[in-house]
Amino acid sequence: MEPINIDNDIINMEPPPSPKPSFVRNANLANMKEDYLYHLALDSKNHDLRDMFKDVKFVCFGGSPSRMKAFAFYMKDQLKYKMIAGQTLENISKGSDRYVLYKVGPVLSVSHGMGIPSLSILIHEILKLLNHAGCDPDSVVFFRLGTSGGLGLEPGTVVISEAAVDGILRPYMEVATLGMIIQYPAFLCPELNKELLDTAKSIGCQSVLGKTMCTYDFYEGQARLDGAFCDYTEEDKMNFLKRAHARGIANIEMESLCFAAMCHRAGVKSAVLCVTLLNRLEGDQISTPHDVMEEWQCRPQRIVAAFIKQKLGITD
Ligand code: R2B
Ligand code: URA
Repeated sequence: MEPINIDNDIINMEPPPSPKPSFVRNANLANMKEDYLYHLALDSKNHDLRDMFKDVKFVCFGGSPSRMKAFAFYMKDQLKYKMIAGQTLENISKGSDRYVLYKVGPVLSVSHGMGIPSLSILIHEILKLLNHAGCDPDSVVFFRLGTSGGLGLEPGTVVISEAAVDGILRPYMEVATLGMIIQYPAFLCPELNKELLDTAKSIGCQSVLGKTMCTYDFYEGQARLDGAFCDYTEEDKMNFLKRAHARGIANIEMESLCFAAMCHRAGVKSAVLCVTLLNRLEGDQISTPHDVMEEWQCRPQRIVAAFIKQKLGITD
């Protein structure tokens, strides 16, 4: 089989204009008496979603439940958020063991699992949640704080994604709906990215702007040689990764395409910040010591925390 040519110009497609911000665009929702956000274990009948979530301004997503729990506690300290004596932060979605959801004042910290299907379910439910809560889609910002494999970058560098592309470098997510393939553009917000880069610089966190390749698989989808199966050579792998790198791809992960596409569809401002755990031009295995990796994984969190504090006017 011939590989698809990735040296096309689709990667440089102009971002289409963002629609007017709206968390939901679905006429069916108006006819529903109740709405069960099944994977979050929340519903509009038994929970006062407006009372619980009306002040949300920042929604921070990350893959791992424990990392997003730790981020919630970190934000509690950073925002000097006062809890009532004897209380602590609780996982609001503990009735479901799919995702964790923590709230620290105007900040939500939520885990999305691995890959596009898991993230897509969560974003649908978070968008509906914010709509039920009556939040303003113009003033809420979404962040994905994640990990990735870098291309030609020193491991530990944070990549702020200027756009997400799929495994053949197309800047849109394809979804099969009613037997049709629908393409949703996956662009992120240049103004927000510029602010985040400045924030990163101000706290001394090594960051770059670049395109992010989002794949449906960690092994063959990311041109690894070390999966259970592999039908290509090291030379094939290196040719592909070097060509992707030459086309502006800075890192590879598994959710940015869906994140960018769904936020763009809602017109919600969003950014993707992923630390690189290795340089994929030098290898496939992630063998960095755990404590070093832990520190690297905090870097996107530190940038976003500093950004949020600045927006809320909180100084140390
Ligand atoms: C980064 O890391 C995970 C795979 O190890 C995946 O969720 C991603 O995007
Ligand atoms: N996450 C990925 O998806 N790929 C990597 O190489 C590292 C983390």
